[in-house]
Amino acid sequence: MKRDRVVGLKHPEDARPQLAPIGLEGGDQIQDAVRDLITTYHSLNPSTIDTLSSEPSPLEFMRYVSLNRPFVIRSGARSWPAVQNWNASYLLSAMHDNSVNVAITPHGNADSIVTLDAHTKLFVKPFETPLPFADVLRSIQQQEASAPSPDVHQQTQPSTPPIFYAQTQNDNLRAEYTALFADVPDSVPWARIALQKPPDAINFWLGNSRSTTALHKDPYENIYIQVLGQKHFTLLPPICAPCVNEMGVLAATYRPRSSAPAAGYDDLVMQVDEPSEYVPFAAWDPDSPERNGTKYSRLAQPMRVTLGEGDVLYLPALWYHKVAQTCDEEGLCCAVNYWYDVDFGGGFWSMANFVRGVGLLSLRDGDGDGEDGRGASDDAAKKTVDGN
Ligand SMILES: O=C(O)CCC(=O)C(=O)O
Repeated sequence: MKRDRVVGLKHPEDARPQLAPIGLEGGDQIQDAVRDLITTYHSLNPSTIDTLSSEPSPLEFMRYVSLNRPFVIRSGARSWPAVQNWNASYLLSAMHDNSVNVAITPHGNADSIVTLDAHTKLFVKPFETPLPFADVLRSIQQQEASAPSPDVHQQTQPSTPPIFYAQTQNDNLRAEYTALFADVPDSVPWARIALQKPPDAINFWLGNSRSTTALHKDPYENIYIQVLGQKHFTLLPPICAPCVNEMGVLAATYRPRSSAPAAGYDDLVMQVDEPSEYVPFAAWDPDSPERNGTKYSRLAQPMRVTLGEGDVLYLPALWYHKVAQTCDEEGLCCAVNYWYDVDFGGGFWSMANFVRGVGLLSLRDGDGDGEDGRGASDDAAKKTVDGN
């Protein structure tokens, strides 16, 4: 076959293919790629949360889902019967002494890391027990009244007695709180139409300012509605996975030291789970950024938003969130949220897992700059486990 003629080629070796430009700003190591990913994300996305003045159409909502970006609708649920009617006496008259599951912890620190000493930590879940709703509500109010309000950005607060938080995330509004379910829609219309599915779970949350939910992520599209009091969210996008210092932490659960009912819940111990399990969990707290970070933590740009009564937050799948709360004048903080299963198709899920995996791998490379806190001491209260 006759070869095409080339003109203008000064030396034949000029036509040898070269390495494609990587396009990284800072260097050619895997760490540079991770840094570049995080900084590029921040330069291409707003550092604040969009505020909508009214409900989005399903199409507008789908745009936020596909961008995996949050928004708030101020007063978006103002007309809901729950927002109009719920208060302590309404909740009591609807729920009476119905049995509800309550999470009990010594410091309001459910599902969080407890530091034992410089090298050891536990991932501790709350003690969960069924109690009459009226007792749970009264305890939450009394705890709130018994001590001054804590700093909302502290992860744990020293406190006695133990802290109650009604927060089973198991579709409880359609189960143990069914007496209240008529006061909220059974799905959020713009989310149901856009996502083409009903919610996987609708959850009821009742607590006080003593409880803080530690930084974590969920595989759900989350529509969160504040009903009483305020919730303070600190948010990080999934791209910040390399910043949060995820570790495999030995799992434990609080339980009363004594099984005698009269002993109450004043003396909770951390019981290591059997069989033993290591739970992947973020050790970095954006509200104490100097502790337990990775070499990437300083690149994170946490976004903060406070929800007031009737406000709606769309929290996209896999966003890290830490949540603190402030009570209303009756000593209550109450919310409802809708979890819609994430769509595992397309690129989002696999890309997010890839970023997390590469970030973790790059932290194992051994050229750490001493910021990753693995084994580093921190000031958190030292705890002891006595195995009793
Ligand atoms: O309200 C809270 O305390 C936590 C909320 C949360 O983690 C969620 O909605 O996924």
